[in-house]
Amino acid sequence: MFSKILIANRGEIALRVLRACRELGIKTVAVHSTADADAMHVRLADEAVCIGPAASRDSYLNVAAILSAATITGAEAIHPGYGFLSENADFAETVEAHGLTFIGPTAEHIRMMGDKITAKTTMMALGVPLVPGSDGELANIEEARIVAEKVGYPVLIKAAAGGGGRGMKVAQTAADLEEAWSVARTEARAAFGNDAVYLEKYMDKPRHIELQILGDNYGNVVHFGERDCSLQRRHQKLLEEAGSPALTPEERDTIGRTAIDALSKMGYRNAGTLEFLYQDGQFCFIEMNTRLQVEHPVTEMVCDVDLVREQIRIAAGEKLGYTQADVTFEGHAIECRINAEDPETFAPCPGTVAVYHAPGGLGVRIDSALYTGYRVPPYYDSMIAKVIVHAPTRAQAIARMQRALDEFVVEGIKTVIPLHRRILADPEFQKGDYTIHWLENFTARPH
Ligand code: MV4
Repeated sequence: MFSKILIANRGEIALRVLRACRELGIKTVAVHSTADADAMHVRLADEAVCIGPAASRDSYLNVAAILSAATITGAEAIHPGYGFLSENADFAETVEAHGLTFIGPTAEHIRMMGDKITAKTTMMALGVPLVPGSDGELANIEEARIVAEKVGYPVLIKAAAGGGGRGMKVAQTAADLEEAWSVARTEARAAFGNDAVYLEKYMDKPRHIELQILGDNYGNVVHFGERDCSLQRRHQKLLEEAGSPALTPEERDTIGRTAIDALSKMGYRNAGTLEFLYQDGQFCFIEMNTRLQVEHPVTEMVCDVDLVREQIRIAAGEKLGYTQADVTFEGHAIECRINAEDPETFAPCPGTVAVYHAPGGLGVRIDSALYTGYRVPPYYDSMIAKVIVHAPTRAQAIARMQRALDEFVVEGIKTVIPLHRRILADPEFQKGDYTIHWLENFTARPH
């Protein structure tokens, strides 16, 4: 096991990793920008190193500064958290080349899944169901036409280097295809320096369901069930649940077996998430995330697992030590992301937290680096807290979340708590009757 880990991140996820390290008896090194000198992760770590100015590219993305901090403090491993360098294959490679351990998958697997075409062809070969579409990259517009006619309109042109909603264009009919093709390619070239595109049938009312997996270095892979992440706005998730209100235990079991089979054949190690669009009882793989995700706590609550502890144990060369039969699912969990934003316009609202009081009680978990007097800096993501609840049933989890949000006091800055209250009180949400489009319609409704 490692004796010291550097955490290459900030905010709540830096605390989340720090907490797992503490429980494993591992010393922690925080890194921070000048804007984060007063941040909670800096206060709680055993050591802290300033790695640069406020702008992320000069600090949290500054590979040379992070590696120097690891070297001078004698850290043996680096946990990247999510965002920043977490899915940067070159970073993972550089960390390992310096004799340190990257807590995550291999650089090859990160690179493979970063290219959405390679990700899809890999998964298809391993028996994972996909959205109907092109067999890899489209060579030209003529091929796009042929595939589109075969799968039927509407279709989507997607960038190989895209993901998370960037570089996607819909063609409703054959008349739109050429325009979608050239706009997608131009945008992809400008944004990613790679204009490779592929085509998929457009699914009109899917849910976004993702499957959490862990693999060790010895070919053991288990899954921890699904999360329903359909409640999002402009590709920013707002509320996540485990399990999905739409899935039966049998469906979870079937997609879980398929995923385990594929990832063990790949030799995938550490944490990963398979993203699916789910519609009319069908799972269609779209992308794989090779990092710990923001919403991992809902899985932790229903499976009673510490995913970060597992990531660290796996990176240290330990075996999983359990099989799929040992993974159980208890009750229901919901996460509300609390962003420092105007709940009507979603404009970011950085500023000083005048009063902070976190909720508590049975089945309530708060992952946050906030405190009274903390100044939310304007340079980074606006998420300031995650409220996670766990209860025996979904209805009880909703009631518990409503109660927790009633207790939550964050004064001095605007937050999206009022929006969460409205969602939780909505009859359609309460029935679990929603798709990826639900939240955008909901926020546009008069209230
Ligand atoms: C799709 C789709 C419909 N059909 N692919 C957007 C993010 C990227 N990860 C994939 N995305 C989508 N791909 C097909 N064939 C609709 C979306 C999509 C979406 C997916 C997941 C969560 C939210 C979304 C919001 C808009 C569009």
